[in-house]
Amino acid sequence: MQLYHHPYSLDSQKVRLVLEEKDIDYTSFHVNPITGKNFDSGFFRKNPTAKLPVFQNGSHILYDTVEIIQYIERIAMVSSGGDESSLSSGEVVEWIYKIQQWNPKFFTLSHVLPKYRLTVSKFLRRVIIARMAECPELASAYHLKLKEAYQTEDKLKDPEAQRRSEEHLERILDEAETKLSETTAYLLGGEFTLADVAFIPVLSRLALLNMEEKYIATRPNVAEYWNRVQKRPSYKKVIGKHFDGWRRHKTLFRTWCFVQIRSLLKQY
Ligand SMILES: N[C@@H](CCC(=O)N[C@@H](CS)C(=O)NCC(=O)O)C(=O)O
Repeated sequence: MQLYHHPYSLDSQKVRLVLEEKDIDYTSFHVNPITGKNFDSGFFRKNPTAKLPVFQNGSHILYDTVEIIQYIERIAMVSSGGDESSLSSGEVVEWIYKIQQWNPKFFTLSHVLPKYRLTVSKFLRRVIIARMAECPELASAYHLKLKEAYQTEDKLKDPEAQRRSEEHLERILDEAETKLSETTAYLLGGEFTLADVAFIPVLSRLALLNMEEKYIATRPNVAEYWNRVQKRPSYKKVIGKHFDGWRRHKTLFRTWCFVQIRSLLKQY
C-alpha cells in the first residue's frame, strides 16, 4: 500500500493518524504542496486534482479522505479477524463528515501573512505553468489548477467568506465542547475513534497558526482534550514531530527557503 501525503496537508494527517493507530505498514511518499511537488507530472497524471492524500492498494486508488480512512479501518478489521461491529458507528461517521465539510485551506491561507502567502501562490502558479509546458497533454488539467489558484486569491479578498469560514469552525468547536462535557476521554466517549482522527488535525492547525488562545483555550473541555491527545504516540509521530515547539520553525523555514531560492533562480 502506498500513501502520497505531506505533513502540511491536514487531510493527510488524518490518514496517517489512522495508519499509526491501527499499526498498518505502508510505503510513504512525501508530496509537498507548498513547493508544488503535487504538480509533478508523475503525480499529477495519477491525480489531476493535485490534492492530497492519495492512497493506493494495488490497482485500487482512493482520493477521498473519508473513503480512505474508512478503507483503512476495514483493512485493520480484516487483519485483526474482527467483525463489522468494530467499524465506526453512524455517529462517528457523522462527526467525520461534519469536520470534513470545513475548508482548512481557505482558513489557513486567510491567517497567513500576505507576504508569505503571495510569494508562495506566485511561485506555485509559475510551477504549474512550467509543468504545463513540459506536459502539454495535461494542459487542460493544469489550467483548471491555475484557475482555482486565481479564484482562491479572489475569495481571500472577500471578508464575508472569511467570516463564514470562521463561523463554521466556531460551530464545530462549540459542538465538540458540548460533546466533550458529556464524555470521558475522547470526542464520542472513552474510546479513541475516527472522529478523533478527523478532529485532532483541526486543533493542530489552530495551534500552528498561533490561534490556540482564541479557539482552544476559550473552550475548557476542548483544551483538556487537546492536552490529552497530544500525548498519544500517533499524534507525536504524525504531527508533533514536525510542528511541536521549535520544530515548527525548522519545518516552515526549510520550505520557505526552498520557495525563496527557487523563485530567485527562476527555477520552477
Ligand atoms: N478530495 C480530497 C481533497 C483533499 C484536499 O483538499 N487536500 C488539500 C490538502 S489537506 C490539498 O491537497 N490541497 C492542494 C490543492 O488544493 O491544490 C478530500 O476531500 O479528501
